[in-house]
Amino acid sequence: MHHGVSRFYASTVWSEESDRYHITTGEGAIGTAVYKGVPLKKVLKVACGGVLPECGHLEFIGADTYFKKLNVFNYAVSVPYRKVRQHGGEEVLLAYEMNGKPLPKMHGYPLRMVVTGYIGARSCKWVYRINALSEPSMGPVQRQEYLYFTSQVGKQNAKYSNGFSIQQMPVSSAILSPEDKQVIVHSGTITLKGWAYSGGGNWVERVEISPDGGHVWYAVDPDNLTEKHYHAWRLWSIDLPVDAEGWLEFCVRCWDSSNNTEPTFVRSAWNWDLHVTSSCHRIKIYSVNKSRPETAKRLAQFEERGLDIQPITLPCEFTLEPVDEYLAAYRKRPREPKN
Ligand SMILES: Nc1nc2c(c(=O)[nH]1)N[C@H]1C(S)=C(S)[C@@H](COP(=O)(O)O)O[C@H]1N2
Ligand SMILES: [Mo]
Repeated sequence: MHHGVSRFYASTVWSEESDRYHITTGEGAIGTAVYKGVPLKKVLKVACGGVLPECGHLEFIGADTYFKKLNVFNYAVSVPYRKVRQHGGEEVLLAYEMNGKPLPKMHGYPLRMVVTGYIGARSCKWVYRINALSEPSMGPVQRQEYLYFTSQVGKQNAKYSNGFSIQQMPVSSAILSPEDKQVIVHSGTITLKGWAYSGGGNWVERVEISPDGGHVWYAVDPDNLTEKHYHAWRLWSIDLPVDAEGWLEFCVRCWDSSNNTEPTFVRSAWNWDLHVTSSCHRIKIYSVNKSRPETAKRLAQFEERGLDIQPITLPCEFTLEPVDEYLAAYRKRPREPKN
């Protein structure tokens, strides 16, 4: 399920063994699964004898309780009827199986909606009632959340009516490894791995990695991208040439089948609601390039002494340069001009 991937939230990861959630932080929770179910379009037609002509939206009510500003509701969201009818009805399913097994409890057992290409919030879990409405659901998740504001909207002026409602997922991607702030000792290449996804029926065409915060971009070799499927992510890996040392900023962006891509910086599309902030995911890593002779020499000195270069924040325990070598270099290039 593709959540609106936000950059600042704690997120939850489901454990297969315990059918429970575990709290993590980082790039938001995202996964790809194979769902089996019945098109809602079919159920409306066969079981309900169709909907009235004024039906514009289908509202899904979950069996769980939802609190908002001291009010108590059931989880409620909606999708346009037009979406329900699209592509023979395959885009809005009443799903009862996930990856060939009954839905796990945490993923909506016994029945959930699966709305392809939309943010995860529309895929109502534990669905027990469906209402045909002329307007979108009045549920707070539909009307008061997942709103996209301009960067100038905040606590001082935000209203439910001055942000637009997010339905389709934007292009999104993330680096899974290395981890942020990792020290990497390498020989001129660093391997990165991650995922990329796009909503709205678009698929991932290309993934690019920047070793310098978003100026130069290297494309992932198409052979290093997993297979294309409709409504599914693609996993990628790349051996990135890295010459520079010290703190470097890597980021990833994806291009989808409609040529959409991601804003390079959070500030390019910062949004008060924090939902679906799809700007390029970036990490800082500390590069130690042992294909550089000076670095290779220093690493050998650490090894001879049975020491580690990490943590890099602690000073070096041995002298950086023998006095004779230092003096030879100093006298060749004295600090002050000679005359
Ligand atoms: N009934 C109900 N359905 C729900 C939610 C919820 O809180 N209650 N959360 C939604 C959100 S925000 C997301 S991202 C997806 C997560 O689906 P998953 O647990 O299968 O990943 O479920 C959606 N459906
Ligand atoms: Mo979500």
